[in-house]
Amino acid sequence: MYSLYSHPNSTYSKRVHIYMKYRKLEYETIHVALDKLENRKKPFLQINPYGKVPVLKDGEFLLSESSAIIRYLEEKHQFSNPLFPHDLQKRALLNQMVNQCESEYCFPNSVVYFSKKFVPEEKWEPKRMKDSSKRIGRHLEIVDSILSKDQYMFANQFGLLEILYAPFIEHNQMMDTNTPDSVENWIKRVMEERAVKDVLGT
Ligand SMILES: N[C@@H](CCC(=O)N[C@@H](CS)C(=O)NCC(=O)O)C(=O)O
Repeated sequence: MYSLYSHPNSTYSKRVHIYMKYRKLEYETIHVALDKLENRKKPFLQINPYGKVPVLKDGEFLLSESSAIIRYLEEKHQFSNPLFPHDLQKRALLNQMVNQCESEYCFPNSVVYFSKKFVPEEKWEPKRMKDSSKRIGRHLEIVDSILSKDQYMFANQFGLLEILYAPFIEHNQMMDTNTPDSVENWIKRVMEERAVKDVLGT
């Protein structure tokens, strides 16, 4: 059975939980107390020297980075409906969109969400937060061109991108940015997916 080192508030860990539910893979969760800085102590640093969750344990094999974990499990299990297309250029375009999801949406989303949720207002970095909101706004305008035609981000079906975005778009209303209707509707659709509901409680 797989083990997943995780914390209940960790957006990146939630991606892997959603994926595991989506694929109905059995696993146990190993709680890492980020709030008690357990992730910065030696035992966990031997598991991931970067001190971050999620980490997947498959036998003796350890793997961190949420999207690398999902990719590993996809390649290992060879499902009949793979999340990564066989066609080289389609797969390349999906990988491009994964990188844009990380840098243009999820990272700036984390900056705003983390500040608003865990940092007292007097310690906020307003310029950094404003720049992050702007970056998110530009990204949402770009993805509007996909979502005003299609229901989902890639190949018009729920897939890898929705799994990666889900724990972040859950907080999109906190981003102080204009969200096109097509994106609002996509967020609602994603939040209704069984695996997403199970993990996020939406
Ligand atoms: N790029 C990593 C990011 C992982 C990450 O930032 N995890 C956060 C929790 S959501 C963490 O463990 N933070 C603890 C720390 O940085 O001290 C991934 O995709 O898994």
